[in-house]
Amino acid sequence: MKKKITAAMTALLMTLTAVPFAASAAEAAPKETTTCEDTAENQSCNHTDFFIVKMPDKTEYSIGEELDLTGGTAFACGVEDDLCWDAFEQPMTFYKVDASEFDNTKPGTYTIRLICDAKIPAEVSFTVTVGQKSTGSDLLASKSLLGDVNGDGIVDVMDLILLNKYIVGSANLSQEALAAADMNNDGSVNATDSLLLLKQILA
Ligand SMILES: [Ca+2]
Ligand SMILES: [Ca+2]
Repeated sequence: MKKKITAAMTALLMTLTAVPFAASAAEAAPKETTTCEDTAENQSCNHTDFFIVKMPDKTEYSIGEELDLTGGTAFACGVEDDLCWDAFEQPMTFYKVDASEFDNTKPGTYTIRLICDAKIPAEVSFTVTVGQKSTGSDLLASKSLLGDVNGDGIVDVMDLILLNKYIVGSANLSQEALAAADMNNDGSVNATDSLLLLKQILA
């Protein structure tokens, strides 16, 4: 249960937007060489050191999807001992995950709170989003022209070239471009779409 905070984890933490409730971001951001254990030894360890090290793998949800915090890691240093807990994976008696705001029936941004209600209460939070379920047809509906892979408003051989480049891995396509390129609307862009686009151009 005792864990070291590595420099890599610290760097990752610095990129997160979660701001601890009980301390300013500057105070809460661990120094690169700091471990929970070290701060405890320095008698500076308290629950202002409660922070999210790694966000859960999944933070974007479709309507109806259940909350899944797998992959998330948060550490807290105890006031009276030097243990660090992973509040995501091993919630202790006084570490709680408050996901009451999460509503998978409505699109929106929801705050998930990790709460420590020990002697010094502390809280860290992060947000997850629930969006409209994205289907191929939704993507197509938002796209004005099927086959216009490069988005210049016309369907021509340039789109076919770009699509073929994507298929062989020599070009990247945006979500919009992928929707335009998915000629048969089966959710993937492959040689079938290339043929269909070719037929459309020759028609
Ligand atoms: Ca085009
Ligand atoms: Ca397709």
